[in-house]
Amino acid sequence: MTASTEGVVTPAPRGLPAEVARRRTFAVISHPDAGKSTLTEALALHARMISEAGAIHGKAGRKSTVSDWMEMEKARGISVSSTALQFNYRTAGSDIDNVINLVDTPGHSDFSEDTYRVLTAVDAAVMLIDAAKGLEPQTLKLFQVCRHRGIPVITVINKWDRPGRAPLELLDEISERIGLTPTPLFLPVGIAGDFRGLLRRGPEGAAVEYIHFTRTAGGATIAPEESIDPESAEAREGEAWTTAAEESELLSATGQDHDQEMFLAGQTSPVIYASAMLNFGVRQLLETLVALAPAPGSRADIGGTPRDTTDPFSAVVFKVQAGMDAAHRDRLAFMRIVSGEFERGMVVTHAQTGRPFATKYALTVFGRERSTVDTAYPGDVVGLVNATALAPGHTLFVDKKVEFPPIPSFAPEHFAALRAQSAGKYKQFRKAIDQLDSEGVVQVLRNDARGDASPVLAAVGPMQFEVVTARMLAEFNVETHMEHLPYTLARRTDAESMAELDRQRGVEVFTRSDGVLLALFSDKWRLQYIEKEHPELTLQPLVATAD
Ligand SMILES: Nc1nc2c(ncn2[C@@H]2O[C@H](COP(=O)(O)OP(=O)(O)OP(=O)(O)O)[C@@H](O)[C@H]2O)c(=O)[nH]1
Ligand SMILES: [Mg+2]
Repeated sequence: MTASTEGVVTPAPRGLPAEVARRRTFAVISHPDAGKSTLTEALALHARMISEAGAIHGKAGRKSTVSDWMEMEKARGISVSSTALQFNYRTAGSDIDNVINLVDTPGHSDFSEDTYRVLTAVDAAVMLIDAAKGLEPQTLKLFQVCRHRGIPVITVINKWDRPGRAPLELLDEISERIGLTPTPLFLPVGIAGDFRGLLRRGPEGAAVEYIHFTRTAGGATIAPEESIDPESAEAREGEAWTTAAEESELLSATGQDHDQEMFLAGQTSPVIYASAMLNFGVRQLLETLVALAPAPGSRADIGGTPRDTTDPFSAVVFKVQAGMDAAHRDRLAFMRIVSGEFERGMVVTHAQTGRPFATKYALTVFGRERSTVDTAYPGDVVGLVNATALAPGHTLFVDKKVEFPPIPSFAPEHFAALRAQSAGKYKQFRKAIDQLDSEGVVQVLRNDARGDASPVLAAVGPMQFEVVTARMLAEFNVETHMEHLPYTLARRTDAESMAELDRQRGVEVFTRSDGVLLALFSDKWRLQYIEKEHPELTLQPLVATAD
């Protein structure tokens, strides 16, 4: 990819296959708070995209990370939306700049639909585990999504600078609870809370190198590294070293050594111990991503036929985001390029409507910053400006027609009616609802009884409502009133079933903005009762769920 901002990404080398080969596109996933945004920032720091990481770490007083740019994210120190970053990284001794496309995802389950969409657009995932907490529920769920989609996973055991569990115990938990064999590439020297460095594991678990790290003030800058041979490491670190070396041999005895094929098949996961906050192990992660994570490959279309990276241009839209730039209020549709070369200005076809779409404004983003993209290749994440017709799951292509499988929307479990506090704000309110709907922040449902002034929002989790309220105010200057509705369940229905459903207690029928008819039920007993009394009614479960 060539970007106009100096130093962002280097110019193209030799043709499409070389461009594809030097790209890595991955998501950072985990339970809330494991350190995804901090790690994202540490990666950007190592790639010298930023000169200093959020100086004072620790939620309260900490500067927000590059990827957490929304007001709500800064105020609470959590990510509520995924953020893409692109940067170059050259590994030691190489003369090729790798192009890294990274997507930091929100950990909170209320935003898991966003994370899920991101996972449809990447080639690998970095799964973070908190050294003290081990595998947490949301990490487990996201891992299942990776497994289902065949996405290889690299595991980072983070926060090793704080007291936590024993290194092998954490690995056992991974293999026992998710059936993934962890194969550490590095083991920590020093227990959790006394992180001195990393032991690099060689063939058959032999300790080949000790990488000693030195802390920098607040972890704001890259931690200096020293490479030490195993003998000197033992002399220097004593038991901390010998323990790590013994553990490495133990792991080999149980077959926990890296195997590229098994990693790509999703059976094993390379593991790195790290401290995102201190920038320990971050360079090792980047090197691992470049060395082991797959380059972009072909993707099956809706009929199962693969679109190869060397085919004519095609891309999938996986995210729509507005309000990134308060001055412009524009709307960006993020696409991941699947095949071919993209050139700004190119006219592509929008598969869902068959209409041409001119890509005059194409951007690469870095958190909130953006720069114009002139050329991009498979694996790249590119933002298209004001592409109003585009929604998550849509396909763009040139020449050879292709349509990629749609991204299923999650089954909502929380419902609330929303209206503007002041009737005079109705116009802005309407506009804001359409905007947030098209981004997929929530689903928007309407029916005649409630009218247009009070649509019903449907969400996977209640924090999505908070995002709506906050953005209504911040971006559209509309104060809103929200009334939570006593429904917990939605089923897809049809026009024939509507009359009978309207007669039932504890049920309300709506039209979702994509035209789908949804019946909402107060609880599953109500649903079961109606299904039993009226077997003729269409009541289909919505396919994807957050679980
Ligand atoms: N001690 C220590 N703290 C860390 C480390 N990494 C992150 N933290 C802290 O953990 C907290 C959460 O970090 P974030 O990076 O915001 O976590 P996240 O996974 O992005 O959280 P969500 O996006 O909300 O899911 C912050 O207070 C960080 O400073 C680490 O390696 N060591
Ligand atoms: Mg985050």
